[in-house]
Amino acid sequence: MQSANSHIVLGLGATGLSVVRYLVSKGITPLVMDSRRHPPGEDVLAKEFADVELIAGGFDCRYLVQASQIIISPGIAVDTPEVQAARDMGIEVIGDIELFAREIADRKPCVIGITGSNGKSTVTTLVYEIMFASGLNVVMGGNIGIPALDLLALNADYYVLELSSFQLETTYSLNCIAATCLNISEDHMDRYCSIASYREAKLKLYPQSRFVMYNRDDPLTFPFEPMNQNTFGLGMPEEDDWGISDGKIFHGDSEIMNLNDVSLIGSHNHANVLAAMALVDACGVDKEYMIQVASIFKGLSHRCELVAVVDGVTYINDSKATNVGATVAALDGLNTHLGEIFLIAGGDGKGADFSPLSPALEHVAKVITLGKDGDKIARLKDDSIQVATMKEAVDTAAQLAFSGDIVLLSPACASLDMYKSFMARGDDFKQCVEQLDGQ
Ligand code: UMA
Ligand code: ADP
Repeated sequence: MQSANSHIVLGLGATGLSVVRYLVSKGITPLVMDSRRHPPGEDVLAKEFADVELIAGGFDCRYLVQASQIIISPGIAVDTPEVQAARDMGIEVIGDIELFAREIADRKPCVIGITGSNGKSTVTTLVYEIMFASGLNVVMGGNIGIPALDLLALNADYYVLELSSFQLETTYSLNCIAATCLNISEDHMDRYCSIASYREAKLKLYPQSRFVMYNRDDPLTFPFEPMNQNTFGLGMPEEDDWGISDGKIFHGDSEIMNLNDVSLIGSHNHANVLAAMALVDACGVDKEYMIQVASIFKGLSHRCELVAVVDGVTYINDSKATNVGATVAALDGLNTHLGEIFLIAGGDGKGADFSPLSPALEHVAKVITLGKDGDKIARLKDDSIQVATMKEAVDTAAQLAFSGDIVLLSPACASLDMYKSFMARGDDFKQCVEQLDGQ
């Protein structure tokens, strides 16, 4: 048996590697474990950190119970029996975001934290873009892009962090300037026993922020109890809060911008712009930069992204819709459109209840499903068509749709049953649409 390491890193994906990098920079040599036989970071670890040992293919309790601290990756559940055994012995289990928080604890608050079931990446990017446009030295990362600990090397003044419920489960002392939970709808039900425990993980962010923004239209985002912090509701304008009314964005009484001038489309995206404005306002950013960015930011790829118009039919890639709430938002957003909507959905449902999709499907002409849980979605709508591949799905939709109609890929499911990522799924959709163009 090897000698005991004081720090154990659980998981060797993007997070695990960032934690190893951080600990080694502090002169600590951790032991790494991953339940996968060949974790993705294996080669980089061997090349860049030859002294750091990896135990792959399982978690070895003998070492876990001797550690002083375990840093767990978001993809591993905290109640994994081996981890639970160590916790029961009083060993501290934290995540990478908590390590990050402790590293910046002596600085004045410099983090803007964004969580929620949907819209996190869009709002994180908007906040970053607005702060950057205003001349601040800002970086973004976390659940999107660069892991939080790797951001430290960039020596920024401000950090905009997208935070998942998994990350928040093991975060206790982030000390944000401003934070929001945008919305809460069912997601990751393969990791949580109920929406209540999922919500509990997300709302852990609030007590760790000076300013808290919740969503007035979504009671699940309301703080559990009255808070000492400055708490603001987003939605209908009230008092000093940020809100939308009569097609305009308001801050209290003052009109900020007409929604017609906002580049992003759909009411869910208007809510995202509002949240971003409220967050940067709490950081003292001038309104001029909010308006400037909101009028040009067209959105991220794979989120209601216009792919092409072929024979008058519009093809939209919303592959990032990995839960029911996101697909409902996309369908509601497109509901004002005059033509028919053909929806391509399905994949890995992560244990979700798909029934909240039913009302939104009433406005869909045909549902075409694929993937592991496609049949569960197909059952919600008469005459749905089940197919095996994206190509079949796109070809089928193209045969049924007429000029003026929309073909929307918005799966309401994760992609991992068929693809490496939601990006790969969206790219496949785009390629199938391109092939139509050439036919
Ligand atoms: N895994 C094992 N055994 C292990 C460790 C991981 O089977 O010992 C599996 C997990 O179940 C998971 C996968 O490996 O399916 C990846 O887990 P990880 O913790 O190693 O993931 P990282 O590569 O570190 O990526 C994580 C986030 N992934 C997850 O939370 C699942 C990334 O978010 C994030 O960008 C990255 O850290 C940097 O912060 C991705 C994501 O899908 C985009 N997040 C979920 C979401 O947005 O819905 C929460
Ligand atoms: P996240 O990072 O939380 O997954 P994204 O900004 O990447 O959020 O968007 C993911 C999906 O959710 C997309 O399909 C998008 O159309 C949808 N979406 C974006 N913002 C919202 C919102 N405020 N409410 C509901 N759905 C949204």
